[in-house]
Amino acid sequence: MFKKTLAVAALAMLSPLANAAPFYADTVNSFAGGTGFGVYDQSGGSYLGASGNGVYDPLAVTTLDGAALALGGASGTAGQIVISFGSGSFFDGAGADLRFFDTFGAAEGFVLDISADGTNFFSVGTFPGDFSFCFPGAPCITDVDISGSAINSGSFLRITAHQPTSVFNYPEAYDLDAVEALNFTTTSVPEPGTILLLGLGLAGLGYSRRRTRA
Ligand SMILES: [Ca+2]
Ligand SMILES: [Ca+2]
Repeated sequence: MFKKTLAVAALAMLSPLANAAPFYADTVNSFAGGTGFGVYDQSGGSYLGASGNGVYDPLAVTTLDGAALALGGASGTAGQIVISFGSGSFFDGAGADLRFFDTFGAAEGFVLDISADGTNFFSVGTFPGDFSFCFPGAPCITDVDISGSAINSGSFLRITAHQPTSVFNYPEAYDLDAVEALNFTTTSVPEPGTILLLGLGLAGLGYSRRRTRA
């Protein structure tokens, strides 16, 4: 009976971790801005980073909040960003595996490569835009299935502005608000707070068990 109660208590404490979602790429590894790059803040106050033409801030691309980083390079050198998931890996599962959100201007295109180690990248393909209008209430969404790539899982994404589908006379190119993993496995490391709670729970159960026997 005691063991069963303990198991239920432990599961109840750990289940919020297992259900945590959505999973956004949360770490920017490198950014080389193309001509006209910049952060566009349409978050209405929830984004607290820097914004403006020619401003780079990694916070802009780590959550879907209406703040987008325009890669730049509709002409000249194309902008490029490498972003990764710090808490696990995306993988080739059912349907699309990655979802890209553009919340500014037109739906420009991008070129995508993925990597497991951040060094060796493999092509997934080119995803041309369609010039529809993107804004925070209705972001332009590009769903990507990585099954055509040479690897079937990874943590790193290299996104390069696709110049042919950037809008003429608008240098910003692709505007990345966030990337969500639709098929994702977390590296299961419980947070310190969870371990502490679990420890306190076990101590409490042990104490009440001793009192019952006395
Ligand atoms: Ca855009
Ligand atoms: Ca964002």
